[in-house]
Amino acid sequence: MKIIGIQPQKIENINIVTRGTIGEPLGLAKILAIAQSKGHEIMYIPYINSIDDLLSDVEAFLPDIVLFSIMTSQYYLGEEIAKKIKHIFPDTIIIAGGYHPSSNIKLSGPFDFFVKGEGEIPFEQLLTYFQNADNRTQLNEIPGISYYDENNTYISNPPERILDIDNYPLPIRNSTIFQQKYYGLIYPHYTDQSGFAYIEYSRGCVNSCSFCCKEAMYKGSKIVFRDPINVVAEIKSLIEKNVNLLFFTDLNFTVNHQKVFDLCNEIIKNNIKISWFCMSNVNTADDIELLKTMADAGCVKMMYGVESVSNGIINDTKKDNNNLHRIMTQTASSGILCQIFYMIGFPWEKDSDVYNAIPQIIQIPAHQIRIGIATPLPGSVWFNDMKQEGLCNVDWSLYDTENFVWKENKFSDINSLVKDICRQFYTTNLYSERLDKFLYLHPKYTESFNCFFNSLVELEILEKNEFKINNLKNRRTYEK
Ligand code: B12
Ligand code: SF4
Repeated sequence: MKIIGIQPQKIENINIVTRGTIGEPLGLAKILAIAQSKGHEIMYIPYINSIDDLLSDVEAFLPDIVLFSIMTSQYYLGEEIAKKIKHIFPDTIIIAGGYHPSSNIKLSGPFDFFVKGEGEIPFEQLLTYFQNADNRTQLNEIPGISYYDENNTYISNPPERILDIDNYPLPIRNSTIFQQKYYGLIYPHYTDQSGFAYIEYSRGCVNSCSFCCKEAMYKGSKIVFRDPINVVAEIKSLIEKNVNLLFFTDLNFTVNHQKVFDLCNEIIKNNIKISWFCMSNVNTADDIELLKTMADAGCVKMMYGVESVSNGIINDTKKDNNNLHRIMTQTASSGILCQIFYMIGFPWEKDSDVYNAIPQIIQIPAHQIRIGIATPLPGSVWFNDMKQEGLCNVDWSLYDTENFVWKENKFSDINSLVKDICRQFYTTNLYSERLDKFLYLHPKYTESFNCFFNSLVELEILEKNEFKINNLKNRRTYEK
């Protein structure tokens, strides 16, 4: 069969305040690899330049099946393209997977199937089903799929967790997507990146924060890890493709310390020289030996979900930020950059609440702050609550954490507020001193900060490159 995989993301300007890159759709790349390994002809469209060009490519390819990988904010674009494809090829089967179809959104429009949760098992079984299309009863045995049966009854089978991620082929890798850069604060900085790729070590998370939609994808608290030997083999193959920066997609990289040691030791044993970064929850990273081993294995940055400094919000979102300052300081002293994710614009907040929190925010010992607008993502407990209370808009294009989804907007100008917090964060003496010390101990990051601060000037967050002015000129010495 001929199978096309599309991620409906447009290449737009990257705003480093909210996200550092466009992205490699690793999930779709893994699903397509399964199709390819079974001898199907595939076409991979990881991002969209123009819908017309995309439709010409689709028409020339004559697909039997078109796959979409969709986050909530990408739903409308995906639906628009799928409608056009269905119009040209009414018999083509259109399947959507990813986070949006996995939340409890009902299948509709041009899509024939939604795949909920991890896609490997249902996709493999769907392929088998389409190849033996005489036996329709099989569909109700395929985990995680939603569809309408011959009687137009809506069927939605519960998803199944995958226990052996390594059992599937490595993702399709696209050389154009490797050429994209990560524009946030990172080492190597964007001008020195020869290739940037995503990779996964684990799936799932033990926590269940009420604002998080991971439950829709990875039901329960089980975490499934890959074998470090396979991860290292994949890293080696990416290095051969000129990749020198990796992002681990794991939801909470440091949740199991032994597993982190196992992977890092495997990387070190194989003498692999590559930079990588990951996401973590501060309370799972409280181990200086672990952080040092991660740094030795190439970890250059950790991104911690802090979300808010307001205790009311933390309690409501089930986050625990005790020890934040100590663990972030340990991370930096291990030679790892620290970024925090922060959210403003909760429906119970207004300008003054956020302004009142600024003195606390600017004390957090991070190197980079990413501020998103609080968004209840479908699949989270929070979304269900907010929807029930009639507080949020369901225009999915707004669900990108750069827009307000609330029906009532209590903020005068939230984008200016975001810029204002960032400006204050990067211009305190505290920040400058912290940076000075960090760079004295870890000078390899100097150009990373310089590039990053240039981007902050371009985004009009800073008037001038304060880093160049303060940190490069007035160096002090510190105890190593
Ligand atoms: C890497 C990443 C990004 C990358 C790019 C991702 C990309 N292009 O796909 C970047 C940094 C650009 C990014 C941006 C955003 N992201 Co993001 N991101 C992730 C992250 C960390 C990893 C995704 C990943 O690769 N996972 C590993 C792969 C193997 O899993 P997967 O993608 O889920 O794929 C599996 C299944 O979903 C399914 N599947 C996926 N596609 C398909 C297709 C078919 C046909 C089938 C059958 C199955 C299938 O099978 C796959 C294998 O099991 C996730 C969190 C997480 N760890 O899951 C958040 C996450 C997906 N992002 C999220 C959000 C909100 C965003 C942003 C909107 C906000 C922001 N400012 O970051 C933007 C929007 C970008 C845009 N273009 O519109 C949310 C999505 C929630 C939602 N309901 O949409 C997540 C879940 C984070 C969270 N917990 O809130 N993101
Ligand atoms: S927010 Fe992070 S720690 Fe909380 S459930 Fe989601 S992935 Fe886990």
